[in-house]
Amino acid sequence: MTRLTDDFATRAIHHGYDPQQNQGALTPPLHMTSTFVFETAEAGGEMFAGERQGHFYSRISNPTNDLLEQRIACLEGAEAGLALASGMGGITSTLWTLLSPGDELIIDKTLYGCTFAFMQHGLSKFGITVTPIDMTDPANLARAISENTRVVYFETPANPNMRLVDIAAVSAIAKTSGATVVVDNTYATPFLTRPLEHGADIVVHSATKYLGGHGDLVAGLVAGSAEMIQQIRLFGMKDMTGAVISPFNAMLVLRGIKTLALRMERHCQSAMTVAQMLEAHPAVREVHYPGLTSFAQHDLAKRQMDGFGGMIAFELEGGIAAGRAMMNALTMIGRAVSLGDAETLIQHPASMTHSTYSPEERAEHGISDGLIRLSIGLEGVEDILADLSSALPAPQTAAA
Ligand code: 4LM
Repeated sequence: MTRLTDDFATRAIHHGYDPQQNQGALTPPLHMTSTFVFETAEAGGEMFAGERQGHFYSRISNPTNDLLEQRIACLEGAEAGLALASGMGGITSTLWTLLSPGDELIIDKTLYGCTFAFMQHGLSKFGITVTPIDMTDPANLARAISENTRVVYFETPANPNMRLVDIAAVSAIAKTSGATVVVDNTYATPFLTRPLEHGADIVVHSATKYLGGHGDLVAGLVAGSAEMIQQIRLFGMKDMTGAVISPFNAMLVLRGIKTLALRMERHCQSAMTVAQMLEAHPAVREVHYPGLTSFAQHDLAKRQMDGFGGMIAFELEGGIAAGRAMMNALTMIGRAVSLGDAETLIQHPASMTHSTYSPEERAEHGISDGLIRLSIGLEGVEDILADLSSALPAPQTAAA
Protein backbone atom coordinates (compact mmCIF):
# COMPACT_ATOMS: atom_id res chain seq x y z
CA MET A 1 0.00 0.00 0.00
CA THR A 2 1.18 3.58 -0.68
CA ARG A 3 2.40 5.29 2.46
CA LEU A 4 -0.60 7.28 3.75
CA THR A 5 -0.51 10.82 5.05
CA ASP A 6 -1.39 11.64 8.62
CA ASP A 7 -4.82 12.91 7.56
CA PHE A 8 -7.44 12.24 10.23
CA ALA A 9 -10.16 11.12 7.81
CA THR A 10 -7.79 8.70 6.04
CA ARG A 11 -6.70 7.14 9.31
CA ALA A 12 -10.33 6.88 10.46
CA ILE A 13 -11.10 4.83 7.32
CA HIS A 14 -7.96 2.72 6.83
CA HIS A 15 -5.85 2.44 9.97
CA GLY A 16 -5.08 -1.13 11.02
CA TYR A 17 -6.90 -2.91 8.19
CA ASP A 18 -5.56 -4.46 5.00
CA PRO A 19 -8.20 -6.09 2.73
CA GLN A 20 -5.54 -8.34 1.23
CA GLN A 21 -5.05 -10.00 4.61
CA ASN A 22 -8.82 -10.68 4.68
CA GLN A 23 -9.62 -12.34 1.35
CA GLY A 24 -9.99 -8.92 -0.26
CA ALA A 25 -12.99 -7.93 1.85
CA LEU A 26 -13.35 -4.13 1.71
CA THR A 27 -15.20 -4.13 5.03
CA PRO A 28 -13.52 -5.80 8.00
CA PRO A 29 -14.98 -9.22 8.82
CA LEU A 30 -17.34 -9.47 11.78
CA HIS A 31 -16.08 -12.14 14.18
CA MET A 32 -19.28 -13.15 15.98
CA THR A 33 -17.72 -15.72 18.25
CA SER A 34 -17.59 -16.08 22.01
CA THR A 35 -14.61 -18.40 22.14
CA PHE A 36 -11.58 -19.47 20.08
CA VAL A 37 -10.31 -22.99 19.47
CA PHE A 38 -6.77 -23.74 20.66
CA GLU A 39 -4.46 -25.61 18.30
CA THR A 40 -3.24 -27.71 21.23
CA ALA A 41 -3.91 -27.93 24.96
CA GLU A 42 -0.44 -26.51 25.58
CA ALA A 43 -1.13 -23.49 23.34
CA GLY A 44 -4.32 -22.75 25.34
CA GLY A 45 -2.41 -22.90 28.61
CA GLU A 46 0.27 -20.59 27.26
CA MET A 47 -2.34 -18.04 26.21
CA PHE A 48 -3.93 -18.05 29.66
CA ALA A 49 -0.47 -17.61 31.17
CA GLY A 50 0.14 -14.58 28.92
CA GLU A 51 3.06 -16.37 27.22
CA ARG A 52 1.45 -16.60 23.78
CA GLN A 53 -0.36 -13.96 21.70
CA GLY A 54 -3.85 -14.64 20.38
CA HIS A 55 -7.54 -14.46 21.15
CA PHE A 56 -9.02 -16.99 23.53
CA TYR A 57 -12.33 -15.62 24.82
CA SER A 58 -14.33 -12.58 23.67
CA ARG A 59 -14.68 -11.07 27.15
CA ILE A 60 -10.95 -10.42 26.88
CA SER A 61 -10.36 -9.77 23.18
CA ASN A 62 -11.83 -10.38 19.73
CA PRO A 63 -10.44 -9.53 16.25
CA THR A 64 -13.30 -7.13 15.34
CA ASN A 65 -13.05 -5.35 18.70
CA ASP A 66 -9.27 -5.33 18.26
CA LEU A 67 -9.51 -3.32 15.03
CA LEU A 68 -11.76 -0.74 16.71
CA GLU A 69 -9.27 -0.55 19.58
CA GLN A 70 -6.40 0.08 17.18
CA ARG A 71 -8.39 2.74 15.38
CA ILE A 72 -9.34 4.76 18.47
CA ALA A 73 -5.75 4.53 19.70
CA CYS A 74 -4.54 5.90 16.36
CA LEU A 75 -7.05 8.78 16.36
CA GLU A 76 -6.32 9.75 19.98
CA GLY A 77 -2.54 9.39 19.54
CA ALA A 78 -2.41 6.62 22.15
CA GLU A 79 -0.37 3.42 22.30
CA ALA A 80 -3.45 1.25 22.84
CA GLY A 81 -7.25 1.24 23.00
CA LEU A 82 -10.01 -0.79 24.61
CA ALA A 83 -13.60 -1.23 23.41
CA LEU A 84 -16.40 -1.76 25.93
CA ALA A 85 -20.14 -2.26 26.18
CA SER A 86 -20.95 1.36 27.04
CA GLY A 87 -19.36 4.64 28.03
CA MET A 88 -20.21 3.80 31.64
CA GLY A 89 -18.54 0.40 31.14
CA GLY A 90 -15.36 2.20 30.05
CA ILE A 91 -15.43 4.72 32.88
CA THR A 92 -16.17 2.16 35.61
CA SER A 93 -13.64 -0.39 34.29
CA THR A 94 -10.97 2.34 34.22
CA LEU A 95 -11.62 3.65 37.72
CA TRP A 96 -11.99 0.21 39.36
CA THR A 97 -8.52 -0.46 37.94
CA LEU A 98 -6.85 2.78 39.00
CA LEU A 99 -8.32 3.29 42.49
CA SER A 100 -7.99 1.48 45.83
CA PRO A 101 -9.46 2.22 49.27
CA GLY A 102 -7.72 5.22 50.82
CA ASP A 103 -7.12 6.92 47.46
CA GLU A 104 -8.57 10.28 46.52
CA LEU A 105 -10.33 10.97 43.23
CA ILE A 106 -10.62 14.65 42.31
CA ILE A 107 -13.41 15.38 39.82
CA ASP A 108 -14.67 18.46 38.08
CA LYS A 109 -17.99 19.74 39.42
CA THR A 110 -19.77 19.15 36.13
CA LEU A 111 -19.95 15.61 34.83
CA TYR A 112 -22.51 13.48 33.00
CA GLY A 113 -25.12 12.44 35.59
CA CYS A 114 -24.37 8.70 35.76
CA THR A 115 -20.59 9.32 35.88
CA PHE A 116 -21.18 11.64 38.84
CA ALA A 117 -23.47 9.08 40.49
CA PHE A 118 -20.91 6.27 40.04
CA MET A 119 -18.25 8.37 41.73
CA GLN A 120 -20.02 10.48 44.32
CA HIS A 121 -22.65 7.92 45.31
CA GLY A 122 -20.81 4.70 44.35
CA LEU A 123 -17.02 4.76 44.66
CA SER A 124 -17.29 6.78 47.88
CA LYS A 125 -18.93 3.71 49.51
CA PHE A 126 -15.73 1.71 48.91
CA GLY A 127 -13.26 3.83 50.88
CA ILE A 128 -12.39 6.23 48.08
CA THR A 129 -12.52 9.95 48.82
CA VAL A 130 -14.27 11.81 46.00
CA THR A 131 -13.58 15.55 45.90
CA PRO A 132 -15.49 17.72 43.40
CA ILE A 133 -13.82 21.03 42.56
CA ASP A 134 -14.30 23.75 39.95
CA MET A 135 -11.59 22.73 37.48
CA THR A 136 -12.29 25.63 35.12
CA ASP A 137 -9.73 27.37 37.34
CA PRO A 138 -6.65 25.07 37.51
CA ALA A 139 -5.55 26.90 40.69
CA ASN A 140 -8.36 25.07 42.50
CA LEU A 141 -6.67 21.77 41.62
CA ALA A 142 -3.30 23.05 42.83
CA ARG A 143 -4.95 23.82 46.19
CA ALA A 144 -6.87 20.55 46.46
CA ILE A 145 -4.32 17.99 45.28
CA SER A 146 -2.38 15.91 47.81
CA GLU A 147 -0.18 12.81 47.87
CA ASN A 148 -3.37 10.71 48.23
CA THR A 149 -4.76 12.00 44.93
CA ARG A 150 -4.56 9.06 42.57
CA VAL A 151 -6.84 10.23 39.73
CA VAL A 152 -7.96 13.60 38.35
CA TYR A 153 -11.08 13.27 36.19
CA PHE A 154 -13.01 15.73 34.01
CA GLU A 155 -15.00 16.31 30.82
CA THR A 156 -14.26 19.11 28.36
CA PRO A 157 -16.65 20.47 27.13
CA ALA A 158 -18.60 19.30 30.17
CA ASN A 159 -22.04 17.76 29.95
CA PRO A 160 -24.42 19.63 30.15
CA ASN A 161 -23.25 23.24 30.64
CA MET A 162 -20.31 23.28 28.19
CA ARG A 163 -17.67 24.45 30.69
CA LEU A 164 -14.13 23.79 29.44
CA VAL A 165 -11.11 22.56 31.38
CA ASP A 166 -7.57 23.52 30.34
CA ILE A 167 -6.15 20.03 29.81
CA ALA A 168 -2.49 21.11 29.69
CA ALA A 169 -2.68 23.25 32.85
CA VAL A 170 -4.57 20.62 34.85
CA SER A 171 -2.31 17.78 33.64
CA ALA A 172 0.83 19.72 34.62
CA ILE A 173 -0.51 20.18 38.17
CA ALA A 174 -1.62 16.53 38.41
CA LYS A 175 1.87 15.38 37.38
CA THR A 176 3.42 17.11 40.39
CA SER A 177 1.56 14.61 42.63
CA GLY A 178 1.88 11.66 40.28
CA ALA A 179 -1.91 11.52 39.75
CA THR A 180 -3.34 9.93 36.60
CA VAL A 181 -5.38 12.33 34.44
CA VAL A 182 -8.50 10.83 32.86
CA VAL A 183 -10.45 12.93 30.34
CA ASP A 184 -13.91 12.12 29.01
CA ASN A 185 -13.60 13.26 25.38
CA THR A 186 -17.13 12.30 24.32
CA TYR A 187 -18.28 15.83 23.46
CA ALA A 188 -15.20 16.91 21.48
CA THR A 189 -14.17 13.58 19.89
CA PRO A 190 -10.54 13.20 18.74
CA PHE A 191 -11.45 15.18 15.62
CA LEU A 192 -11.64 18.35 17.74
CA THR A 193 -9.45 17.62 20.79
CA ARG A 194 -6.80 15.02 21.57
CA PRO A 195 -6.31 15.20 25.35
CA LEU A 196 -3.17 13.01 25.35
CA GLU A 197 -1.39 15.65 23.22
CA HIS A 198 -2.05 18.10 26.06
CA GLY A 199 -0.60 15.85 28.78
CA ALA A 200 -3.57 13.70 29.88
CA ASP A 201 -2.94 9.98 30.54
CA ILE A 202 -6.21 8.26 29.61
CA VAL A 203 -9.14 9.20 27.37
CA VAL A 204 -12.59 7.69 27.82
CA HIS A 205 -15.53 7.92 25.41
CA SER A 206 -19.16 7.15 25.19
CA ALA A 207 -18.94 5.79 21.64
CA THR A 208 -22.73 5.74 21.73
CA LYS A 209 -22.49 9.40 20.72
CA TYR A 210 -20.47 10.97 17.87
CA LEU A 211 -18.18 7.97 17.27
CA GLY A 212 -21.08 5.61 16.57
CA GLY A 213 -22.94 8.63 15.26
CA HIS A 214 -26.23 7.06 14.23
CA GLY A 215 -28.13 6.42 17.46
CA ASP A 216 -28.21 2.67 16.86
CA LEU A 217 -25.82 1.34 19.51
CA VAL A 218 -24.39 1.75 23.02
CA ALA A 219 -20.59 1.46 23.33
CA GLY A 220 -17.53 2.80 25.12
CA LEU A 221 -13.85 3.29 24.32
CA VAL A 222 -10.73 3.93 26.37
CA ALA A 223 -7.27 4.92 25.09
CA GLY A 224 -3.92 5.32 26.84
CA SER A 225 -0.53 3.67 27.34
CA ALA A 226 -0.24 -0.02 26.43
CA GLU A 227 0.49 -0.86 30.06
CA MET A 228 -2.55 0.97 31.48
CA ILE A 229 -4.88 -0.38 28.82
CA GLN A 230 -3.67 -3.92 29.50
CA GLN A 231 -4.42 -3.44 33.21
CA ILE A 232 -7.90 -2.07 32.49
CA ARG A 233 -8.56 -4.95 30.05
CA LEU A 234 -7.36 -7.74 32.34
CA PHE A 235 -8.72 -6.39 35.64
CA GLY A 236 -11.31 -3.61 35.21
CA MET A 237 -13.07 -5.08 32.20
CA LYS A 238 -12.39 -8.81 32.53
CA ASP A 239 -12.91 -9.21 36.28
CA MET A 240 -14.62 -6.15 37.73
CA THR A 241 -17.32 -5.11 35.24
CA GLY A 242 -17.36 -7.68 32.42
CA ALA A 243 -18.50 -4.75 30.26
CA VAL A 244 -17.29 -6.18 26.97
CA ILE A 245 -18.61 -4.83 23.66
CA SER A 246 -20.43 -7.10 21.22
CA PRO A 247 -18.35 -7.53 18.03
CA PHE A 248 -21.48 -6.48 16.13
CA ASN A 249 -21.51 -3.14 17.91
CA ALA A 250 -17.76 -2.80 17.42
CA MET A 251 -18.36 -3.17 13.68
CA LEU A 252 -21.04 -0.45 13.79
CA VAL A 253 -18.70 1.91 15.67
CA LEU A 254 -15.97 1.23 13.08
CA ARG A 255 -18.47 2.15 10.38
CA GLY A 256 -19.47 5.31 12.24
CA ILE A 257 -15.87 6.43 12.71
CA LYS A 258 -15.28 6.26 8.94
CA THR A 259 -17.44 9.40 8.53
CA LEU A 260 -16.54 11.12 11.81
CA ALA A 261 -14.51 13.91 10.17
CA LEU A 262 -17.26 14.76 7.68
CA ARG A 263 -19.98 14.62 10.30
CA MET A 264 -18.10 16.71 12.85
CA GLU A 265 -17.46 19.45 10.30
CA ARG A 266 -21.19 19.67 9.64
CA HIS A 267 -22.14 19.44 13.34
CA CYS A 268 -19.74 22.35 14.09
CA GLN A 269 -20.95 24.49 11.22
CA SER A 270 -24.66 24.07 11.99
CA ALA A 271 -24.19 24.44 15.76
CA MET A 272 -22.45 27.79 15.25
CA THR A 273 -25.36 29.02 13.10
CA VAL A 274 -27.93 27.84 15.65
CA ALA A 275 -25.99 29.30 18.61
CA GLN A 276 -25.87 32.68 16.88
CA MET A 277 -29.61 32.58 16.17
CA LEU A 278 -30.36 31.68 19.80
CA GLU A 279 -28.05 34.39 21.14
CA ALA A 280 -29.85 37.03 19.06
CA HIS A 281 -33.34 35.86 20.13
CA PRO A 282 -35.08 38.05 22.72
CA ALA A 283 -36.65 35.04 24.51
CA VAL A 284 -33.24 33.48 25.18
CA ARG A 285 -31.48 34.51 28.43
CA GLU A 286 -28.12 32.88 27.78
CA VAL A 287 -26.38 30.55 25.36
CA HIS A 288 -23.36 28.40 26.16
CA TYR A 289 -21.42 27.52 23.01
CA PRO A 290 -17.59 27.61 22.87
CA GLY A 291 -17.63 29.20 19.40
CA LEU A 292 -19.43 32.36 20.53
CA THR A 293 -17.18 35.30 21.39
CA SER A 294 -19.46 35.84 24.42
CA PHE A 295 -18.48 32.38 25.77
CA ALA A 296 -16.37 32.95 28.90
CA GLN A 297 -13.69 30.45 27.80
CA HIS A 298 -13.71 31.26 24.08
CA ASP A 299 -9.92 31.80 24.05
CA LEU A 300 -9.29 28.40 25.65
CA ALA A 301 -11.69 26.83 23.14
CA LYS A 302 -9.69 28.31 20.26
CA ARG A 303 -6.44 27.05 21.79
CA GLN A 304 -7.53 23.56 22.74
CA MET A 305 -10.16 22.64 20.14
CA ASP A 306 -9.96 22.36 16.35
CA GLY A 307 -13.63 23.38 16.12
CA PHE A 308 -16.38 24.11 18.63
CA GLY A 309 -18.52 20.97 18.42
CA GLY A 310 -22.18 20.21 17.97
CA MET A 311 -23.51 20.73 21.51
CA ILE A 312 -25.27 23.86 22.79
CA ALA A 313 -26.78 24.64 26.20
CA PHE A 314 -29.16 27.54 26.68
CA GLU A 315 -31.72 29.00 29.02
CA LEU A 316 -34.90 30.91 28.24
CA GLU A 317 -36.03 34.12 29.94
CA GLY A 318 -39.06 32.20 31.20
CA GLY A 319 -36.91 29.49 32.86
CA ILE A 320 -37.90 25.83 32.82
CA ALA A 321 -41.64 26.42 32.25
CA ALA A 322 -40.86 28.29 29.03
CA GLY A 323 -38.22 25.67 28.18
CA ARG A 324 -40.69 22.79 28.52
CA ALA A 325 -43.31 24.62 26.43
CA MET A 326 -40.69 25.25 23.75
CA MET A 327 -39.56 21.60 23.76
CA ASN A 328 -43.17 20.41 23.44
CA ALA A 329 -43.79 22.72 20.47
CA LEU A 330 -40.97 21.26 18.37
CA THR A 331 -42.03 19.13 15.43
CA MET A 332 -38.77 17.83 13.88
CA ILE A 333 -36.26 18.02 16.71
CA GLY A 334 -36.53 14.95 18.95
CA ARG A 335 -37.13 15.22 22.70
CA ALA A 336 -34.53 12.65 23.71
CA VAL A 337 -31.40 12.13 25.77
CA SER A 338 -28.13 11.03 24.13
CA LEU A 339 -26.29 13.16 21.60
CA GLY A 340 -24.07 13.15 18.54
CA ASP A 341 -26.65 11.55 16.26
CA ALA A 342 -27.77 12.53 12.76
CA GLU A 343 -31.04 13.73 14.30
CA THR A 344 -31.13 16.97 16.30
CA LEU A 345 -32.07 16.12 19.90
CA ILE A 346 -33.17 18.26 22.83
CA GLN A 347 -33.44 17.45 26.53
CA HIS A 348 -33.74 18.96 30.00
CA PRO A 349 -30.67 17.96 32.09
CA ALA A 350 -32.12 18.70 35.56
CA SER A 351 -35.01 16.25 35.09
CA MET A 352 -33.27 13.83 32.69
CA THR A 353 -29.51 13.22 32.23
CA HIS A 354 -28.54 14.99 35.47
CA SER A 355 -31.43 13.88 37.68
CA THR A 356 -28.88 11.60 39.40
CA TYR A 357 -27.59 14.74 41.14
CA SER A 358 -29.73 15.80 44.13
CA PRO A 359 -31.29 19.28 43.68
CA GLU A 360 -28.74 20.59 46.22
CA GLU A 361 -25.86 19.00 44.28
CA ARG A 362 -27.13 20.49 41.02
CA ALA A 363 -27.30 23.94 42.61
CA GLU A 364 -23.80 23.56 44.07
CA HIS A 365 -22.43 22.19 40.80
CA GLY A 366 -23.79 24.93 38.55
CA ILE A 367 -26.41 22.85 36.68
CA SER A 368 -29.38 25.20 36.66
CA ASP A 369 -32.97 23.94 36.52
CA GLY A 370 -33.73 26.06 33.46
CA LEU A 371 -30.88 24.73 31.31
CA ILE A 372 -31.88 23.09 28.01
CA ARG A 373 -29.41 20.95 26.03
CA LEU A 374 -29.37 20.73 22.24
CA SER A 375 -27.42 18.21 20.20
CA ILE A 376 -27.28 19.66 16.70
CA GLY A 377 -27.80 16.98 14.06
CA LEU A 378 -27.01 16.69 10.39
CA GLU A 379 -30.31 17.90 8.92
CA GLY A 380 -30.36 21.01 6.74
CA VAL A 381 -29.60 23.84 9.13
CA GLU A 382 -32.56 25.85 7.79
CA ASP A 383 -34.90 23.13 9.07
CA ILE A 384 -33.26 23.13 12.50
CA LEU A 385 -33.52 26.92 12.69
CA ALA A 386 -37.13 26.91 11.52
CA ASP A 387 -38.25 24.29 14.06
CA LEU A 388 -36.55 26.16 16.92
CA SER A 389 -37.77 29.58 15.79
CA SER A 390 -41.39 28.49 15.59
CA ALA A 391 -41.20 26.81 19.02
CA LEU A 392 -39.48 29.69 20.84
CA PRO A 393 -41.76 32.24 22.55
CA ALA A 394 -42.71 35.03 20.15
CA PRO A 395 -40.67 38.22 20.73
CA GLN A 396 -43.68 40.27 21.93
CA THR A 397 -44.57 37.71 24.65
CA ALA A 398 -40.98 37.06 25.68
CA ALA A 399 -40.87 39.94 28.14
CA ALA A 400 -44.24 39.06 29.74
C1 4LM B 1 -26.51 11.92 27.69
N1 4LM B 1 -24.57 10.57 28.09
O1 4LM B 1 -25.84 12.87 28.11
P1 4LM B 1 -23.04 5.47 27.81
N2 4LM B 1 -19.73 10.31 29.19
C2 4LM B 1 -20.47 11.33 28.73
C3 4LM B 1 -21.82 11.12 28.41
O2 4LM B 1 -22.53 12.14 27.94
C4 4LM B 1 -22.38 9.84 28.59
C5 4LM B 1 -21.57 8.82 29.09
C6 4LM B 1 -20.25 9.09 29.37
C7 4LM B 1 -25.93 10.57 27.88
C8 4LM B 1 -26.68 9.42 27.90
C9 4LM B 1 -28.11 9.33 28.08
C10 4LM B 1 -19.87 12.68 28.57
C11 4LM B 1 -23.78 9.59 28.32
C12 4LM B 1 -22.07 7.42 29.32
O3 4LM B 1 -24.45 5.98 27.78
O4 4LM B 1 -22.80 4.49 28.92
O5 4LM B 1 -22.55 4.98 26.49
O6 4LM B 1 -22.09 6.75 28.10
O7 4LM B 1 -27.59 12.07 27.11
